[in-house]
Amino acid sequence: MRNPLSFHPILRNRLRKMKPLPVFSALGRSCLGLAAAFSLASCGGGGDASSSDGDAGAGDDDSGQPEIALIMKSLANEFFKTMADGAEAYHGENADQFGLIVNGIKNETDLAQQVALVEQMVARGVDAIVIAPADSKALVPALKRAQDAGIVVVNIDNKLDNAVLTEAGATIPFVGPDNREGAKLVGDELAKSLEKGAQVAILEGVPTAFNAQQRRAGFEDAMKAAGVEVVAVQSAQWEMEKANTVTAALLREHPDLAAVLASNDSMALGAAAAIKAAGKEGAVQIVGFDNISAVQAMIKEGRVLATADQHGDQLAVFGIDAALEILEKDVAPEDKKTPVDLVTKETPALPLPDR
Ligand code: ALL
Repeated sequence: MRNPLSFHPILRNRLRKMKPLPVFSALGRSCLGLAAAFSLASCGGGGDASSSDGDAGAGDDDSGQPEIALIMKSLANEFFKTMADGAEAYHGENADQFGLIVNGIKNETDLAQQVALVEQMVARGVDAIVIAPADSKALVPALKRAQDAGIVVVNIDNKLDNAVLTEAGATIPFVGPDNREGAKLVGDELAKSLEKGAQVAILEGVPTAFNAQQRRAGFEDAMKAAGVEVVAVQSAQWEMEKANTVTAALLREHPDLAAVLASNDSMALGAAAAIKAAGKEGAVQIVGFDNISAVQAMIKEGRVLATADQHGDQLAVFGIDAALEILEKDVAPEDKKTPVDLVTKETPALPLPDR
């Protein structure tokens, strides 16, 4: 498969010349380790050579390199650990080109903390923020303030709400997959092994996240096309434990349930535990989304039927590249679609081709 994202040749050449300058890489790693409670301000407190001037403006740091802040969601979710690792590896290869600060929040729904992280990055005067927003609406005002301070903002993973962006007068490019398409691939795969009229349930992510809505829609599209009945749609907030509780209740309410479609793999794991506890392993199929390692193993064992790989390790890298391109060439921000692939026992995920 061809990588749908291309780089401007100048940028590509520039990025090829690699010479490590690990200041921000190390900083990023320690921030990630301290995860939730510590945003950059506390992580960076130890002081490093490349600190900003503390203005709200987006100037380069002392090294003359642009400084990019990656702001993710729950670091308890392997998906974001993978994303952070990918971003740091990329930075390690291109450390003479940009500085990287890696941040995340503790809980999937900790919106206030994610807003606070944005504000800290603005106060630090980073050049760009690459963010996977935990909510598609609530983060917009803070990100608009960042833009007003001259910071380049790139939205990855979960798209911000178009109407709220327009209302706020903000244009923020989205770099990420088509989640509806990805979920449809997974749902179609499941449908192959379901009878017409079979009953299934959907576990939704955080309902105010656009990618959660899109995955639900993609699952529904697939079930409708197959004549399968969706008897329940319930949010488990992207979380394993909640998915376990919700699925246990669903199994009691719908004894004929043939499958659970989980909108991410954390919830697929929770559903799998509930199905096992109810003695229904094998009778109730499971699909997910993300291709985290625990689910890869379950797919191999035949305990999960399918998932989608949205190449989490590359997702932030795509966002960083988009930010660098905007900074470098002063181009108008553009949306970029990133790949999402079906993963089954027969078709494990392949790494993306070399950049
Ligand atoms: C979404 C990601 C992943 C993840 C979820 C949980 O934005 O795309 O599917 O599992 O967040 O935070």
